[in-house]
Amino acid sequence: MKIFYSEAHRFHDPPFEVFDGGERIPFLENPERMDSILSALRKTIWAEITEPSDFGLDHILAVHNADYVSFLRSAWFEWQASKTEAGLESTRQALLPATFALRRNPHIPSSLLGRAGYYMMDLSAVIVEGTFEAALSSANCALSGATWIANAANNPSSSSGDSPSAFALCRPPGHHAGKDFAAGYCYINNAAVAANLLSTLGKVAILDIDYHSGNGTQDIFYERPDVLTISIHADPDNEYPYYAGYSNEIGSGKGLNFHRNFPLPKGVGDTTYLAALHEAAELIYNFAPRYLVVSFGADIYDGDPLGNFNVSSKGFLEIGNQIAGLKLPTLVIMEGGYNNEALGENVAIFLSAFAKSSV
Ligand code: OKP
Ligand code: ZN
Repeated sequence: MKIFYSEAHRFHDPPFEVFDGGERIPFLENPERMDSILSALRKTIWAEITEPSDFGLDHILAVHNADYVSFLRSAWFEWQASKTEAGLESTRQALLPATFALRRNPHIPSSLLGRAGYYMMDLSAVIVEGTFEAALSSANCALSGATWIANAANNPSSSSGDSPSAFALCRPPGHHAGKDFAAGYCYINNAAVAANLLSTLGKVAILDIDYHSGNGTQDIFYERPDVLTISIHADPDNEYPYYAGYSNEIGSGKGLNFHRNFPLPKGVGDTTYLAALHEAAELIYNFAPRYLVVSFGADIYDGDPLGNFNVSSKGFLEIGNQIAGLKLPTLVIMEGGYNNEALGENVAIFLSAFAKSSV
């Protein structure tokens, strides 16, 4: 199985995050996550780890607003140059605003901190020097995976059968990033960028099985009927991202009925989770997409420090088998998962369901 991975994620290594209650803790979305996954994948016989190609900005600008992407590109350098605005030297280890826009008024201030509060939804989308470069490399992994499955699916002489699969080992993750906002450790929506590329070749379904609602993906495709978006997640009434992911959000305009949310209560285990997944899989089957993109978060795991579901390691295999059973060309995109001790194994177990059917 093709796995697209770039070492450039290491440039994004924020020194802290501001947790609930204002406590500074070590950044949970850290480079060691990738080390855990890589070491588990290297133990398998099927993982073919490959460098991504560089796709430039065009595919990114097809799903994100240009003003937002410009902000991401220049924010760190503006922050370094803004002695008067920034205040204390100690604040310069990371760019984070202290004021957030309610966006009742579309005005985007020219001040850097004003723009940061406009384009960031919360305190976890910390920007450091290497953030943009890492986010670009992450999107390149997703785009490389998308072109790989498209080529394999459309080339009958390919050895990958009719349901090829690939894994984009993306870091930073992407599913909370919307058209013009960063949120929840996410800057560029890797799954959306890949799905949008694939949508030029046929209908696409995005299935988001991260513990947290895929609010950014929902935002990007909400009015589109050619990309079905489905997210299974912790009920946002009681969990991040709080302001999206409810079951009455089903798309709008031409996209009406092409978005679905499955909010689940705290503590769900394998059985309840698989029942929701079964419903989601039925929706995907009826939509009959040409391609499937899976936003995969291993934070549904029992022992995850951010998640409150109780999915077991064996559950990951059953989830993988159920999705692979759709027999669609599938691109799996890495999203969350923060228990670094178990992360690699859980990712490898989940992917093994696809590795089998793509040989
Ligand atoms: C990113 B992904 C904890 C605060 C939550 C942000 C979480 C982002 C999760 N109560 N901070 O979906 O795994
Ligand atoms: Zn998550």
